[in-house]
Amino acid sequence: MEKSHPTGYLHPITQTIREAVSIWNDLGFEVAEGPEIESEYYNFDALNIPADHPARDLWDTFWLKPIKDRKLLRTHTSPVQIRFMEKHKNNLPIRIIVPGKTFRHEATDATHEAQFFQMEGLAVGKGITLANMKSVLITFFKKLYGPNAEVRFRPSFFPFTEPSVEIDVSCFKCLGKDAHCPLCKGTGWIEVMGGGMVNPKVLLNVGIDSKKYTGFAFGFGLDRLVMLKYGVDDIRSLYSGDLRLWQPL
Ligand code: 2U9
Repeated sequence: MEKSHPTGYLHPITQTIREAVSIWNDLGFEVAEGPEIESEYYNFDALNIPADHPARDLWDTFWLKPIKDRKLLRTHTSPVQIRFMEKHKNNLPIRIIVPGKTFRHEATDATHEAQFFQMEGLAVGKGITLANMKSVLITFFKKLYGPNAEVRFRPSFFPFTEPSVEIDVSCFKCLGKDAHCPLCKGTGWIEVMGGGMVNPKVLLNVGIDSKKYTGFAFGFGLDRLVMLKYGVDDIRSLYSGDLRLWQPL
Protein backbone atom coordinates (compact mmCIF):
# COMPACT_ATOMS: atom_id res chain seq x y z
CA MET A 1 0.00 0.00 0.00
CA GLU A 2 1.18 3.54 -0.79
CA LYS A 3 2.32 5.41 2.29
CA SER A 4 1.31 9.06 2.33
CA HIS A 5 3.74 11.73 3.39
CA PRO A 6 2.98 15.13 4.90
CA THR A 7 3.29 17.97 2.41
CA GLY A 8 6.34 20.22 2.75
CA TYR A 9 6.19 24.01 2.70
CA LEU A 10 8.58 26.83 1.95
CA HIS A 11 10.32 28.31 4.97
CA PRO A 12 8.44 31.38 6.31
CA ILE A 13 11.51 33.53 5.56
CA THR A 14 11.49 32.37 1.92
CA GLN A 15 7.74 33.09 1.71
CA THR A 16 8.24 36.57 3.18
CA ILE A 17 11.18 37.36 0.83
CA ARG A 18 9.02 36.34 -2.16
CA GLU A 19 6.03 38.39 -0.99
CA ALA A 20 8.15 41.50 -0.27
CA VAL A 21 10.15 41.20 -3.53
CA SER A 22 6.91 40.93 -5.52
CA ILE A 23 5.61 44.19 -3.96
CA TRP A 24 8.94 45.99 -4.63
CA ASN A 25 8.94 44.69 -8.22
CA ASP A 26 5.49 46.28 -8.70
CA LEU A 27 6.98 49.56 -7.40
CA GLY A 28 9.73 49.36 -10.07
CA PHE A 29 12.56 48.01 -7.89
CA GLU A 30 14.66 45.16 -9.35
CA VAL A 31 16.46 42.53 -7.24
CA ALA A 32 20.25 42.87 -6.91
CA GLU A 33 22.52 40.29 -5.31
CA GLY A 34 26.18 40.10 -4.32
CA PRO A 35 28.81 38.01 -2.49
CA GLU A 36 28.45 36.96 1.17
CA ILE A 37 32.26 37.04 1.55
CA GLU A 38 33.28 40.69 1.26
CA SER A 39 36.25 43.02 1.51
CA GLU A 40 36.62 45.65 4.23
CA TYR A 41 36.27 48.30 1.54
CA TYR A 42 32.78 47.27 0.35
CA ASN A 43 31.44 46.35 3.80
CA PHE A 44 32.81 49.39 5.70
CA ASP A 45 35.00 52.05 4.06
CA ALA A 46 32.82 52.76 0.99
CA LEU A 47 29.84 53.16 3.37
CA ASN A 48 31.59 55.90 5.34
CA ILE A 49 32.49 53.60 8.25
CA PRO A 50 36.30 54.14 8.55
CA ALA A 51 38.56 51.76 10.53
CA ASP A 52 39.12 54.15 13.45
CA HIS A 53 35.46 55.15 13.72
CA PRO A 54 33.55 53.98 16.81
CA ALA A 55 30.58 53.19 14.54
CA ARG A 56 32.52 50.19 13.26
CA ASP A 57 32.11 48.56 16.68
CA LEU A 58 28.37 48.42 16.03
CA TRP A 59 28.92 45.68 13.50
CA ASP A 60 30.51 42.69 15.25
CA THR A 61 32.34 41.04 12.40
CA PHE A 62 33.32 37.49 11.44
CA TRP A 63 36.81 37.89 9.97
CA LEU A 64 38.09 35.13 7.68
CA LYS A 65 41.62 33.74 7.86
CA PRO A 66 43.61 35.94 5.44
CA ILE A 67 44.87 34.19 2.30
CA LYS A 68 45.85 37.15 0.10
CA ASP A 69 43.99 39.89 1.92
CA ARG A 70 41.65 40.27 4.88
CA LYS A 71 38.07 39.20 4.06
CA LEU A 72 34.93 39.08 6.17
CA LEU A 73 31.35 37.79 6.16
CA ARG A 74 29.18 40.77 5.22
CA THR A 75 27.54 42.35 8.27
CA HIS A 76 24.76 43.89 6.14
CA THR A 77 23.64 43.71 2.49
CA SER A 78 24.79 47.32 1.88
CA PRO A 79 27.99 46.31 -0.04
CA VAL A 80 25.66 45.05 -2.80
CA GLN A 81 24.33 48.60 -3.28
CA ILE A 82 27.92 49.95 -3.47
CA ARG A 83 28.79 47.38 -6.17
CA PHE A 84 25.56 48.10 -8.07
CA MET A 85 26.13 51.89 -8.03
CA GLU A 86 29.73 51.46 -9.25
CA LYS A 87 28.43 49.40 -12.18
CA HIS A 88 25.44 51.61 -13.07
CA LYS A 89 26.68 55.12 -12.18
CA ASN A 90 26.44 56.14 -15.86
CA ASN A 91 22.95 54.63 -16.22
CA LEU A 92 20.94 56.47 -13.56
CA PRO A 93 18.22 56.36 -12.26
CA ILE A 94 18.45 53.04 -10.42
CA ARG A 95 15.94 51.36 -8.11
CA ILE A 96 16.98 48.12 -6.42
CA ILE A 97 15.89 45.83 -3.61
CA VAL A 98 18.54 43.60 -2.02
CA PRO A 99 17.47 40.51 -0.05
CA GLY A 100 20.26 38.43 1.46
CA LYS A 101 22.01 36.57 4.22
CA THR A 102 24.07 38.61 6.69
CA PHE A 103 26.36 37.69 9.58
CA ARG A 104 27.25 39.13 13.01
CA HIS A 105 29.78 37.79 15.49
CA GLU A 106 27.65 37.89 18.61
CA ALA A 107 26.08 35.67 21.26
CA THR A 108 22.66 34.35 20.30
CA ASP A 109 19.50 34.94 22.30
CA ALA A 110 15.76 35.22 21.56
CA THR A 111 16.28 38.30 19.35
CA HIS A 112 19.83 37.79 18.00
CA GLU A 113 21.30 35.20 15.65
CA ALA A 114 24.82 35.03 14.19
CA GLN A 115 23.23 34.63 10.75
CA PHE A 116 20.05 36.40 9.71
CA PHE A 117 18.35 37.96 6.67
CA GLN A 118 18.15 41.59 5.64
CA MET A 119 16.39 43.39 2.86
CA GLU A 120 17.66 46.78 1.78
CA GLY A 121 16.39 49.21 -0.87
CA LEU A 122 18.12 51.96 -2.84
CA ALA A 123 16.92 54.56 -5.34
CA VAL A 124 19.34 57.05 -6.94
CA GLY A 125 18.47 59.65 -9.57
CA LYS A 126 17.73 63.33 -10.18
CA GLY A 127 15.56 65.13 -7.62
CA ILE A 128 14.90 62.14 -5.34
CA THR A 129 13.80 63.18 -1.82
CA LEU A 130 12.88 61.68 1.55
CA ALA A 131 9.22 62.29 0.60
CA ASN A 132 9.65 59.77 -2.25
CA MET A 133 10.96 57.21 0.28
CA LYS A 134 7.99 57.82 2.57
CA SER A 135 5.58 57.36 -0.32
CA VAL A 136 7.03 54.01 -1.49
CA LEU A 137 7.23 52.74 2.11
CA ILE A 138 3.57 53.65 2.74
CA THR A 139 2.63 51.74 -0.43
CA PHE A 140 4.82 48.78 0.61
CA PHE A 141 3.30 48.47 4.09
CA LYS A 142 -0.27 48.95 2.84
CA LYS A 143 0.26 46.03 0.44
CA LEU A 144 1.93 43.91 3.15
CA TYR A 145 -0.33 44.67 6.13
CA GLY A 146 -3.52 46.10 4.55
CA PRO A 147 -4.90 49.54 3.61
CA ASN A 148 -4.91 50.93 7.18
CA ALA A 149 -1.11 50.70 7.60
CA GLU A 150 0.62 54.02 8.34
CA VAL A 151 4.31 54.94 8.42
CA ARG A 152 6.13 57.24 10.89
CA PHE A 153 9.68 58.67 10.66
CA ARG A 154 11.83 59.52 13.72
CA PRO A 155 15.29 61.17 13.54
CA SER A 156 18.27 58.82 13.87
CA PHE A 157 21.91 58.38 12.85
CA PHE A 158 23.67 56.04 10.40
CA PRO A 159 27.07 56.77 8.83
CA PHE A 160 25.80 55.90 5.32
CA THR A 161 22.69 58.12 5.33
CA GLU A 162 22.26 61.83 6.08
CA PRO A 163 19.72 62.72 7.34
CA SER A 164 18.80 59.35 8.86
CA VAL A 165 15.49 58.07 10.17
CA GLU A 166 14.03 55.19 12.15
CA ILE A 167 10.86 53.99 10.49
CA ASP A 168 7.82 52.73 12.42
CA VAL A 169 4.71 51.09 11.00
CA SER A 170 1.34 51.33 12.74
CA CYS A 171 0.52 48.17 14.71
CA PHE A 172 -1.28 45.74 12.38
CA LYS A 173 -2.31 43.52 15.31
CA CYS A 174 -4.17 45.92 17.63
CA LEU A 175 -4.28 49.14 15.54
CA GLY A 176 -3.13 50.95 18.69
CA LYS A 177 -6.24 49.86 20.60
CA ASP A 178 -4.73 47.34 23.05
CA ALA A 179 -2.66 48.76 25.92
CA HIS A 180 -1.15 45.29 26.48
CA CYS A 181 -0.45 44.41 22.82
CA PRO A 182 2.64 42.12 22.65
CA LEU A 183 3.77 43.68 19.35
CA CYS A 184 3.52 47.44 19.99
CA LYS A 185 3.33 47.42 23.83
CA GLY A 186 0.34 49.73 23.58
CA THR A 187 2.19 52.49 21.68
CA GLY A 188 0.41 51.72 18.38
CA TRP A 189 3.76 51.72 16.52
CA ILE A 190 6.28 48.98 15.67
CA GLU A 191 9.89 49.87 14.86
CA VAL A 192 10.70 48.00 11.65
CA MET A 193 13.30 49.84 9.54
CA GLY A 194 16.09 52.36 9.29
CA GLY A 195 16.83 54.60 6.35
CA GLY A 196 17.57 58.05 5.02
CA MET A 197 19.13 60.00 2.16
CA VAL A 198 22.31 58.36 0.85
CA ASN A 199 25.25 60.25 2.40
CA PRO A 200 26.91 62.42 -0.32
CA LYS A 201 30.27 60.94 0.81
CA VAL A 202 28.99 57.47 -0.18
CA LEU A 203 27.91 58.79 -3.62
CA LEU A 204 31.38 60.36 -4.01
CA ASN A 205 33.03 57.01 -3.14
CA VAL A 206 31.29 55.30 -6.08
CA GLY A 207 31.85 58.22 -8.48
CA ILE A 208 28.33 59.69 -8.55
CA ASP A 209 28.11 63.52 -8.55
CA SER A 210 26.09 64.39 -5.42
CA LYS A 211 25.35 67.88 -6.81
CA LYS A 212 23.43 66.29 -9.69
CA TYR A 213 21.99 63.17 -8.07
CA THR A 214 20.44 62.20 -4.74
CA GLY A 215 19.15 58.92 -3.39
CA PHE A 216 17.31 57.28 -0.55
CA ALA A 217 18.13 53.95 1.13
CA PHE A 218 16.47 51.83 3.77
CA GLY A 219 17.00 48.49 5.44
CA PHE A 220 15.07 46.01 7.52
CA GLY A 221 15.54 42.66 9.18
CA LEU A 222 13.47 39.96 7.47
CA ASP A 223 13.62 37.66 10.50
CA ARG A 224 11.97 40.31 12.67
CA LEU A 225 9.26 40.85 10.05
CA VAL A 226 8.56 37.08 9.98
CA MET A 227 8.53 36.91 13.79
CA LEU A 228 6.03 39.79 14.03
CA LYS A 229 3.83 38.37 11.27
CA TYR A 230 3.60 34.80 12.58
CA GLY A 231 4.01 35.46 16.32
CA VAL A 232 7.39 33.69 16.62
CA ASP A 233 9.00 34.71 19.94
CA ASP A 234 12.53 33.29 19.45
CA ILE A 235 14.61 33.96 16.32
CA ARG A 236 16.49 30.70 16.88
CA SER A 237 13.37 28.63 16.12
CA LEU A 238 13.56 29.98 12.53
CA TYR A 239 16.82 28.07 12.09
CA SER A 240 16.32 24.98 14.26
CA GLY A 241 13.83 22.96 12.23
CA ASP A 242 11.01 23.78 14.70
CA LEU A 243 8.14 21.81 13.13
CA ARG A 244 5.52 24.31 14.31
CA LEU A 245 6.90 26.61 11.58
CA TRP A 246 6.46 24.04 8.83
CA GLN A 247 2.72 24.44 8.53
CA PRO A 248 0.74 25.97 5.70
CA LEU A 249 0.76 29.67 6.58
C1 2U9 B 1 24.02 52.41 0.78
C2 2U9 B 1 23.62 53.56 1.38
C3 2U9 B 1 22.76 53.51 2.44
C4 2U9 B 1 20.73 51.15 4.33
C5 2U9 B 1 20.18 51.38 5.68
C6 2U9 B 1 19.42 51.00 7.72
C7 2U9 B 1 19.40 52.36 7.71
C8 2U9 B 1 19.02 50.19 8.89
C9 2U9 B 1 18.83 47.99 9.84
C10 2U9 B 1 17.41 47.68 10.07
C11 2U9 B 1 17.29 46.40 10.88
C12 2U9 B 1 19.51 46.71 9.58
O1 2U9 B 1 18.52 44.34 9.89
S1 2U9 B 1 18.74 45.53 10.61
O2 2U9 B 1 19.48 45.44 11.82
N1 2U9 B 1 19.09 48.87 8.75
O3 2U9 B 1 18.65 50.71 9.91
N2 2U9 B 1 19.85 50.45 6.56
S2 2U9 B 1 19.94 52.92 6.25
O4 2U9 B 1 21.44 52.30 3.95
C13 2U9 B 1 22.30 52.29 2.91
C14 2U9 B 1 22.72 51.14 2.32
C15 2U9 B 1 23.59 51.19 1.24
C16 2U9 B 1 24.97 52.45 -0.36
